[in-house]
Amino acid sequence: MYERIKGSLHALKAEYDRDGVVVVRGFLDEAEVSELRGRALWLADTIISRHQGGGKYKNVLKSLHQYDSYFDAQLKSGRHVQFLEQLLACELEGLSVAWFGRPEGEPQGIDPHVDAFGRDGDSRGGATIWFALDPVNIKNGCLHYLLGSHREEYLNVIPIPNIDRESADVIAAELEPGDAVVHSAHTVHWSGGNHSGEPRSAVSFFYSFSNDSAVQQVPGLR
Ligand SMILES: O=C(O)CCC(=O)C(=O)O
Repeated sequence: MYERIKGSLHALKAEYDRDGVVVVRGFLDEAEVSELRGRALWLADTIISRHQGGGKYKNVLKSLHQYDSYFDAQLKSGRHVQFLEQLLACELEGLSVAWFGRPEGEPQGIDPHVDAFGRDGDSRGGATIWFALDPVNIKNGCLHYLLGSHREEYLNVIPIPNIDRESADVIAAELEPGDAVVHSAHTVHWSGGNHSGEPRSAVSFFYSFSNDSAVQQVPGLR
């Protein structure tokens, strides 16, 4: 399966460079989805029920790698790291892992934003890989992307003002469990509420370009 993905790396890279986002079908197999889902759900339930999850978004839990060595190992050397480094043609530094639960009936999505990782990460740039752990569609709150937005400058605020969510350049990333979507840290994206009877769960891994590779990434991709 992974051989198939490696075989299409060239086409995936062209799409990623052009759009600032690319969908990779069937990245994880069933056993990998089950392990990622089980561990993330357990950790999120445990921490959120202890009210340590806390922030503006219920059912979002950041820094999973600080709680669990499995997530730390995945962040540093999961199978996706080598793939991302080939896709982006540079070395990456793992920043964080987050759980993005969107239970059935949860009305709140996440407004348009970029994954700017603070001042240092911002200048270096980076990428995020988002793994679908359930079938994900428009009804249960899939991610939407503004294609090509990685080439523009946007404020690091949520919501970024004046984003036309109906633009012809917007895509909805409808995915199956095990599919992944990779986006540039500078690509504008958002997600919807869950207006279905099915949960929408995902785990994201966030990366910045390592110091050494930042210079070669600046032209064209910022
Ligand atoms: O899962 C979501 O709703 C948002 C995820 C996101 O913004 C990200 O992974 O960068």
